[in-house]
Amino acid sequence: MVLRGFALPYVPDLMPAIAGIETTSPFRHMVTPGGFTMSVALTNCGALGWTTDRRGYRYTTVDPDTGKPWPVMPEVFFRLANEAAAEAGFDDFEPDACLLNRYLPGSRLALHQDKNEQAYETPIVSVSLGMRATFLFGGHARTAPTIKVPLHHGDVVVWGGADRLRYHGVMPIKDAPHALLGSQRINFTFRKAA
Ligand code: MD3
Ligand code: FE
Repeated sequence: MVLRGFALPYVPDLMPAIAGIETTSPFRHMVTPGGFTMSVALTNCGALGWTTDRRGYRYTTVDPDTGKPWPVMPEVFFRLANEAAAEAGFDDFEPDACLLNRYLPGSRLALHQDKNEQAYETPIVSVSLGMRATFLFGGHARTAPTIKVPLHHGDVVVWGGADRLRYHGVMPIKDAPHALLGSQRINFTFRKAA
């Protein structure tokens, strides 16, 4: 379910919260098990954070770059995720992990499934800020056809139930600077990982 503009009222509180997270755990380019450096830069907040390196994908309690726990999930983040999930029919969503993705012009995310979480019954909530993106929503096989969904500043998407394991990705971002965020797109995805 796409909730157009659902995050807009939260933006004034989200921006300083993102700045705080970045101070403790900066965005960084991680390497996939296949040896590719991701064009999207990542960081996390919450009890668990998603990471990748040559050894594989996993959730960790500690930021491997700093040796410290991931920053605490700001209250405004949790509230936004919980209220968006409820709006989509998922009551009592209590995410323990939030992955933040930063896209610069040209950054893309290849088709993939999110399957490193323990709880596939719970939804994933995704918040888009800054430059627009074309999201690719596919099927249950990588080769299935995809539909394109434009995502704008303030849009929130809730994915759950039968769609939780669909392949998805993001087309290379075009440079059309955003009034508030400039030439970047920040997406955060909330999950129940444990
Ligand atoms: C669709 N992020 O972090 S939104 C990711 O815009 C990720 O940065 C994208 O895919 C982004 O893993 C897409 C989030 C999203 C997350 C999980 C999904 C979309 C999904 C699970 C099933 C279908
Ligand atoms: Fe994903």
